[in-house]
Amino acid sequence: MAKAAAKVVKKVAAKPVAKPVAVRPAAKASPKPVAKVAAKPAPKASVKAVPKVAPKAVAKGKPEAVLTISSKNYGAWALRGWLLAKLSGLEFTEKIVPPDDPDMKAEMLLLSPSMLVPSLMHNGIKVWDTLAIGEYLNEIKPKAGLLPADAKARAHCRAISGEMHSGFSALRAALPMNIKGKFPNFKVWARAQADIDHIVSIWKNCLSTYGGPYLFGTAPCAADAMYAPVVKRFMTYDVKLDKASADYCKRIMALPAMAEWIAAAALEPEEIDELDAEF
Ligand SMILES: N[C@@H](CCC(=O)N[C@@H](CS)C(=O)NCC(=O)O)C(=O)O
Repeated sequence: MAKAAAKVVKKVAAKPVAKPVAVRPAAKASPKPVAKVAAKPAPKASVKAVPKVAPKAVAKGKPEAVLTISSKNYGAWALRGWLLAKLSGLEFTEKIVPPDDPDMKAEMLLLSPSMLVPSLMHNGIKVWDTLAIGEYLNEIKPKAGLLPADAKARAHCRAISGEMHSGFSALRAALPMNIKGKFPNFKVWARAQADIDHIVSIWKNCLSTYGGPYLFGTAPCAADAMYAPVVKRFMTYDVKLDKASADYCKRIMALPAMAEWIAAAALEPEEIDELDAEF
């Protein structure tokens, strides 16, 4: 169902973002700032509504799972939830909804009581909020290794995932996810830089403690999914990184699932002039 152009959600001064949204069949699995914002006019992203499409039926006999997400270009939480689902190996269909579409409100409420995405429906069970989705996926797909097997590492993984979930507001606001965007030499202000520095220290600690190449060892896990949108932000905003962190970013960008998401984001027709920084 084609919808009119996406609405401008919220005006955010000097911030390079926008808010979008549609429905597409998910492919199969494989593995904000409170800081001052750039002095220059924020890079704009423009957008148009994406057609909504009914989710593709899942294969017969397979558990039915539907992951509701929003824009792939701007939806950092959606990316996290989607990557978690991919890494878990769950077969799912993705449903893309425009968060601002009043026609979708009632449906959204059924899918996600918080009215936020991602939200997962699996075998009649509804789970929303990214961390809860990650925990649920870990329960139903224990062999996927979303959380490390070792209790100490698992606690560490939960802790840094929790930090990502509740923190880094300066980074999120100043450098919002915008996959199609490219802002060379973007001016990063002090509070966002402090978030970046802390994230880099988290990464380096994990890489040296667990040996890499992913945060908790040889395979990507929940923490990598939680930090993946940050990796993409660092690329988008040309954030200067040390070699270990830059290499880690390359590894995340090379994940087939990341490539798949980015390719889909590039095809999003939406164009929004301004974006809610918390999107
Ligand atoms: N705490 C939530 C945050 C989810 C969130 O903010 N999602 C964004 C899209 S990525 C959203 O639904 N925004 C809708 C809106 O701003 O209207 C989570 O972890 O899932």
